[in-house]
Amino acid sequence: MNSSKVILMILIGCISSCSEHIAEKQSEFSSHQKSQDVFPHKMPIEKPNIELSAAMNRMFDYPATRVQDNELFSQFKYTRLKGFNYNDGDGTISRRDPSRPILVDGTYYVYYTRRSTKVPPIGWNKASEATDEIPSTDWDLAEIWYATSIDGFKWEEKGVAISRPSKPNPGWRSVCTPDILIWKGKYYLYYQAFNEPSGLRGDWCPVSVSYADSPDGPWTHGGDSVIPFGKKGDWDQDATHDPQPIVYNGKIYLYYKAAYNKWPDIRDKYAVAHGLAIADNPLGPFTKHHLNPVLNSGHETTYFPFKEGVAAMAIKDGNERETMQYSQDGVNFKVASSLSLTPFAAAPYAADAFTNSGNGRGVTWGLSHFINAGTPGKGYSIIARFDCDLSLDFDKPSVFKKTGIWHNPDVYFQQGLERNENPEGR
Ligand code: AAL
Repeated sequence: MNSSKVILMILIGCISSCSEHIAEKQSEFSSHQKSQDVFPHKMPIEKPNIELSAAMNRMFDYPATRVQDNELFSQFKYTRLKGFNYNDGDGTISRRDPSRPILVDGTYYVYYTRRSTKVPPIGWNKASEATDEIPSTDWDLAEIWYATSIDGFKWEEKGVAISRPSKPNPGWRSVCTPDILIWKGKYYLYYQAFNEPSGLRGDWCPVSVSYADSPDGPWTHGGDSVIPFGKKGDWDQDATHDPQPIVYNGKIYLYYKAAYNKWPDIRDKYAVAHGLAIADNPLGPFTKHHLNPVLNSGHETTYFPFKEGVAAMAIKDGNERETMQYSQDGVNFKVASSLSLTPFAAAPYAADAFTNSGNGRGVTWGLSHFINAGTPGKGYSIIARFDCDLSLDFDKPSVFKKTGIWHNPDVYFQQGLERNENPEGR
């Protein structure tokens, strides 16, 4: 072999080993690419830069990808309250729709609907038979009472806060479903004021307000219809329920609920939504937000300042029922977690509900109600306490962040098919 042949052979050898090397590198690169295209085993902190399904995409929109790490996820633990008498459950005394508790000089105060009537309610569908002594619904012929507590478990009922004014003043038929605001050292109670038995034309009532220098009162009437009904045809044309104020952005943000698509003839098609009305003065005027409604689900209103925004709990009704929601601006809410055993009419103690801190810390307990405490024909409601971890400053994951709740099978079997509900006639 001459020398030029030798050089040629060496060159060929070099080229082929080079191309092998390149091929090797290429295959390494493509398998690397491939592994990057697959969602990783270790939970990524940030959304990976790969194509994601809709479900995995939105997983990164939650406060945390793992629900156990989500500050807006909690289980709820319930405790019966001490100190309230219900006449042995005969349906003549009812307590429901508590306000959020407030803490004043080491004492918690709560305001709530209290009905004390000779007979239990006869039902909204018999509202035309209601009299001055016979209530239609559980919140008909009611007054707003209050109670105090040192520990939030044992309560002492103090008496009436807002009684029914004389006819025909707004609320003469019933005053109920209060919530409280503390603003510049004064106390303001917002509540539903009925001029007719609930059920007659729907659950038709506007919101009134009263104020006091002390949480014990006396309360001075401060105005009626403070959140104006929408005009005929608007979603909130005939209801502004569950008023709940917080102080946010230096203003009073008052959230309320309206059941719509409902009365008078299509009750079974009802829907609920929440609106926001904003004011600089607790007695109004309140201006409704142009994006109302701001929440599409939830039978009552539960709002509290959280981080720089506002958290909301949606309970019972709507596509997004049983969820926590969060908005950075108090207006545009997104689902933050799904809940179970959600407290009805949840009214959490929020230490910073009125402090305008811009850095809401969340909540760990509150009051709620159960509307089915009685037996058929003896309907009444009770107020209860719930504990939770929807707080940035409290962590008890072994109690509140577990994802399973194991009910006794009887809880499920109580929801058994009725004969006439069984589609197969089995
Ligand atoms: C509650 C609240 C309002 C309704 C009725 C009493 O749960 O939504 O207060 O009017 O039911």
